[in-house]
Amino acid sequence: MENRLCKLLGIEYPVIQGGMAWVATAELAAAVSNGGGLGLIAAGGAPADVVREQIKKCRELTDKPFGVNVMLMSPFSEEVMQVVIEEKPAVVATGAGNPGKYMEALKAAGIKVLPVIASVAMAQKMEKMGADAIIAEGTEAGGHIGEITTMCLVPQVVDAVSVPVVAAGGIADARGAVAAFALGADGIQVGTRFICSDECIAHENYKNAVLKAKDRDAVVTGRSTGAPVRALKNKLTREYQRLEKENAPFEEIEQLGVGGLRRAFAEGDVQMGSLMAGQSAAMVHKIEPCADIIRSYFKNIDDILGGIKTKMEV
Ligand code: TUI
Repeated sequence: MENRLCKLLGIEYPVIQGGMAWVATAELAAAVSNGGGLGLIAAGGAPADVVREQIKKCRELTDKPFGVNVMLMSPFSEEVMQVVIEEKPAVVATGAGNPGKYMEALKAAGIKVLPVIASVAMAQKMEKMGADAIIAEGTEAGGHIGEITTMCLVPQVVDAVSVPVVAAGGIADARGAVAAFALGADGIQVGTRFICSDECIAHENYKNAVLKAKDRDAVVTGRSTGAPVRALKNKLTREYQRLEKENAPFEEIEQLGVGGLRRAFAEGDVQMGSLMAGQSAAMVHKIEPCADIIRSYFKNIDDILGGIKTKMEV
């Protein structure tokens, strides 16, 4: 465990699983942690008692450290935070907002806090407030996204903070991992590829949609409402884009997305479900165990680095 992120989190591989609502259940989180990475239960929009059950279930499935991703736009985020502070998972990652008001209580409970951010200013703010590491998520990621690419965001965040930085968004294989570490990251966050794992309980239609995705299939909707979301192109995203183009009322656009995640992940509705996924979906080719996915990011590193050296020796 030479890597400082591994040391901080007590893990074997510097891989954090993305906090994907409905997808990142106790089963997935435990499988990632058992495979040597850091698994996260995604609280998403779930009520606090569901999150507590998931934490308890994860404890039954693994002795390794795991975390909870708290989505701060959730109407239940306050109660979820209280449950998390009581249950004390090793890590809390946050998304879609500023976790500042919870920082003191989380730290007092001995929980490591890793905010997901999409800008340099937010990374600096989070470091000042006591974040243990920063997850810098580029716009290639799935779900709710920022504007800056991983390629541009990660080195700027690395230069702006001293805590470990985890690169997120678009990292689908060992080449992506090497690129992330070249940009100065201490670790990687992987979301989309874990959807296509044996242990992920998402509907098989959803997994198949990721496997079939091509380079331009992970599209963004919701820019006009201020909450851009990347998901696989389908009837729902086309409807969304049509309403946005027509400047339809905010409520009408919002209504379209209600229940979209459940339709996709639980019911396998690939037409009207919200198939959140990152641009890396096009690079996911098979369903395999989480442990194999984690290891794949660290295979043939010498060949990749050798190739780089050859090309760059001018
Ligand atoms: O949070 C995510 N990805 C998500 S959340 C989610 S659930 C959802 N469902 C429907 C509509 C919208 C969301 C699905 N995917 N990623 C982490 C992330 N956080 N990306 C960007 C941010 C972020 C944005 C603004 C972090 C901080 C922030 O700060 C705003 C502020 O308060 O200044």
